[in-house]
Amino acid sequence: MQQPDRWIAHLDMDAFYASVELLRYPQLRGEAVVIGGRRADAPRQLQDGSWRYARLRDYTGRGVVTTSTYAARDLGVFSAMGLMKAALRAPDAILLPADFDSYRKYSRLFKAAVAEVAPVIEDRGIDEIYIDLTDVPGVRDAVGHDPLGGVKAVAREIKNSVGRATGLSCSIGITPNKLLSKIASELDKPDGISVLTLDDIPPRIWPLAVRKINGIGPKAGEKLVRLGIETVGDIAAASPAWLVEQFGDSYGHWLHNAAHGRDSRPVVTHSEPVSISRETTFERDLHAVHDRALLGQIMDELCESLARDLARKRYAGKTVGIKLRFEGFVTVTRDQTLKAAVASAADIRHAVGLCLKRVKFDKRLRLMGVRIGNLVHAGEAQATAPARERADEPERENLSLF
Ligand code: TTP
Ligand code: MG
Ligand code: MG
Repeated sequence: MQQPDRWIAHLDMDAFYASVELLRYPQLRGEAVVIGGRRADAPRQLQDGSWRYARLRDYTGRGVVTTSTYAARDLGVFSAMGLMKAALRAPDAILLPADFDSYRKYSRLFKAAVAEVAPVIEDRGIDEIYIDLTDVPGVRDAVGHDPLGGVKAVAREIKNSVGRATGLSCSIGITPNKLLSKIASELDKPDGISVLTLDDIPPRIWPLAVRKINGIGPKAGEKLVRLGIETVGDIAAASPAWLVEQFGDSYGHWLHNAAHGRDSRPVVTHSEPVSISRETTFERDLHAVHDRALLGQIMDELCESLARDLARKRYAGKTVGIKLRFEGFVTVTRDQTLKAAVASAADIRHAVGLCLKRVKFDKRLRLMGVRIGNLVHAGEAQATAPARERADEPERENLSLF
């Protein structure tokens, strides 16, 4: 067997939020457990030391299932299902509230544990990452008669490292690219390892439903099915010209390549933030004229906080935007792109003034936020003159409502 140019892994934690809760309540292991309750649904320990749990059948409200244990999935309860609908399927399932702080903590822990084995990691959210294994020592070695022995050993090492650091299990797909690995990590969930080469595409990938490809969403998926295309293999068998006719040039070609398992995207090890923002909700709704001084002061503080965030992260930004929410939940945003990147509170406040001028204030305000985007590293920004000298904008005093 010829080794591929790259070995890329996709790792996804198993029933992540639910599994973190089971670390706290190990007595619930193996039970149907659903995450998605309110704080009042938290388990209570009784005087005799036993625990009392909320059950799905007692739930009323409009909440949805955030995730569920595999035992609950066996009963037909999945993420995004209404809790009351889930209760019809699994009335005895235990309901727990979400605790995002601990999910974030375990997210950091599992990523650090992977980095000890393989450091080239792309963060894809709270419970998943891509890992470039191409340069991990031993990954291309055969073990006995198994030409994939090396890559499987690295996968086991990563899983062991995650398990030791967190007590949690994960599933890993390893293939020559991100597109295939994302599919492969689901093939043997939970606690699985799936290694696929390009030779495995026809038997393992082509029978799958088109929606298994990350990038075929509900709309494209429905259209494909309407056209009689149900599996990835059906896409692979369609002519590129026909796909382009149906889906346009760029998406049509992408579908063709995806169905043949082609994807050259690199593993991107650090992502830059798109924008940084600060916002605040008021204790009472504020009036643009009567509360003008207070609003001005709150906006000054938001700009100062944002400037501190920028300084800490060493960014400057060219686009400053505001978000205002009025009574009745009407939200308005405005932004202003400047001639040069800014980072100081005064420059941000000045741009905010320009944005505010374009808003009609006929209702009371409930929330105010400020955002800076189009970010550049601070070093690059310093090379240019201060924004206010360059921009041909009138002075701020004449402009802003507050
Ligand atoms: P997933 O990885 O999609 O699901 P999972 O980890 O719970 O289960 P699996 O074993 O199939 O990977 O999502 C990770 C976490 O993100 C999940 O534990 C809860 C959260 N989540 C939501 O909040 N809403 C959703 O609709 C989904 C799908 C997940
Ligand atoms: Mg998961
Ligand atoms: Mg996930």
